[in-house]
Amino acid sequence: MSATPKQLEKLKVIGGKINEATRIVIVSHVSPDADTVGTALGLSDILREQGKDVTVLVPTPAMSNLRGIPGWDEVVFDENEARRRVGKAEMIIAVDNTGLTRFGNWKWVMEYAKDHGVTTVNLDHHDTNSEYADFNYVEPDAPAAAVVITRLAQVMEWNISPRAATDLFAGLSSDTGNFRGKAAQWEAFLTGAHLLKAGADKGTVARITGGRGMTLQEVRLVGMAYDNVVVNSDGVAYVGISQEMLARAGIAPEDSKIVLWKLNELMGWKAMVVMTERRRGQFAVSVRTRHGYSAIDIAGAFGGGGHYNAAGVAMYGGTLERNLAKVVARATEVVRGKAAPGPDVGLAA
Ligand SMILES: [Mn+2]
Repeated sequence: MSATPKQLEKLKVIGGKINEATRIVIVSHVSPDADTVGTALGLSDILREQGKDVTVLVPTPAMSNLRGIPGWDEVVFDENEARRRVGKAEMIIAVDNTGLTRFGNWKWVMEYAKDHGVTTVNLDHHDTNSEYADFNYVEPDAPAAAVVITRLAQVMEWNISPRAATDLFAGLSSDTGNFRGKAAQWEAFLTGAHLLKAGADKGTVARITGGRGMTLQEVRLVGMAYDNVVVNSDGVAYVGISQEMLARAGIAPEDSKIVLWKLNELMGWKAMVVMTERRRGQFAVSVRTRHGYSAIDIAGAFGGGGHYNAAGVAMYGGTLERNLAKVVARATEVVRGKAAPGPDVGLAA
């Protein structure tokens, strides 16, 4: 394991605090991916086995493939029910979440905790994490938040059930590009081996993380994206997914991530921008970079964040064309080297 003795000590302190709490609420990040949801549900199962009363909150909208993550049915979406559970909680744990702006429809949870003296814990692997909780454990070298949670269970000697192993394996697989991306370092495989030994179901995970075929609706949307994608002379690839395109394909905006996965196979780009019009005047932007170009430099210019090679931002107002042009202009500046370059150490998604 690559965590330092000092990090392990810190993790043990946090594990000790978790041991002291009984009613715990776990919150994942906005625009949830398999790492944040798998980590939340995996941790929930591990802690329930330790005798805890655990609630999981996932901000909406969420991609429909995440429903395949074991334990999805226990996620609380009703706000009144969430308020009741948070009102009784002794601890709030945020997973895979960089900062207070990333809680989406559950942003009141951290405010409530602060106002009422509820202990907050932040377990993450983004180097842009703002350490917003009472107890923060951020391990930027970890390939996925799932690795942090697996490590926590190991240092605390908490059992990882087959369900929790599958949940965590989903997160690990997703953040490492199915063990092929940049974050697929030795530690990803070591953690993966540990989770398989604990009973993780690879087949379930493959269906969640894109190791499956495409639905007819997805084929139609990807076809439109292939038709419309542009790669400019600076190596910036970009495409806008409009409400009309989504309607024609018959697909929900939160399920448009398939476009990003498929365009990732395109060769010859340095930065990629995929902008989806979720509703009129509301845009979800995904930024990916290769080589030594920073996705955070691109998304950060519009208030977004993420990892070195994979970042995102939500934009409000204006039109798809105009917003896309703005982000592409920024991406072009970054690949031309006008924006400050960063170290080439980033992780996928
Ligand atoms: Mn993650």
